[in-house]
Amino acid sequence: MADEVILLDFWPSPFGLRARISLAEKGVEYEYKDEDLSNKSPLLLKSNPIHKKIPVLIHNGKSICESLVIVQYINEVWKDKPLMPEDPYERAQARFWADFVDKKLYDCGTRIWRSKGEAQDAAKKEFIDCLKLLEGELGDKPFYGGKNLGYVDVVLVPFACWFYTYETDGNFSIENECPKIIAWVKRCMEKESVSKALPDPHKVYELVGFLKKKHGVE
Ligand SMILES: N[C@@H](CCC(=O)N[C@@H](CS)C(=O)NCC(=O)O)C(=O)O
Ligand SMILES: *[C@@H]1O[C@H](CO)[C@@H](O)[C@H](O)[C@H]1NC(C)=O
Repeated sequence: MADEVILLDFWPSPFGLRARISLAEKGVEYEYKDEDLSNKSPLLLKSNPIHKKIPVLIHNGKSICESLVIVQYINEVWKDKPLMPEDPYERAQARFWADFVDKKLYDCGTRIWRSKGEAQDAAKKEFIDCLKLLEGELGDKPFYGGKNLGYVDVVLVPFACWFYTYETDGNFSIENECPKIIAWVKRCMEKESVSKALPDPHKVYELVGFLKKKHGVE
């Protein structure tokens, strides 16, 4: 019997996009369910009772939560096009940088659009510092995974559709600050698994306009 794969997601979510890109890389067919996060479905509440967040991958009735866990699960179940390096040390490094993206980059990016004035300037500076560290880690490789997309690529590239929002709200150019990151994004976008998954950055910006009202920014 064929696998039943369902993804509970929300279209602009960088976390959900990690799952979508991984599934596309592996050529896994699945049912996509977009959640209304202000009115979560009973299925979401049942399958992620702890955090009640998307993404959730439901594989043959079993749910897997947390995007980094989901990407690793997908990589272990569908073995084609491995996303993780073979070497344990390199694997540890990949996990380290994925954790860095979640702990630092996501937080600074969000603070750029949620704040103003000095707080926003500080967030912007921290964000650029994070991207510079990530540029250093990329080095001269085409992808974090080497010749092909790997774990860190899949974890980081979803934020590219948020770059326009950060740049517009923060009044800065990521390309001026971190040209190697932008060149890497362009290489990732040559992969269908990425270009077909990432939503239009202008649509993300529009959504952020609504979110700002909700969070009382402006
Ligand atoms: N650490 C989680 C983060 C997921 C997350 O923040 N999901 C957000 C959407 S981007 C969510 O579902 N928020 C709904 C809520 O917090 O009520 C992951 O990596 O999966
Ligand atoms: C945006 O940045 C430019 C160049 O750094 C600067 O000249 C301009 O005054 C800034 N605009 C705002 C609204 O801060």
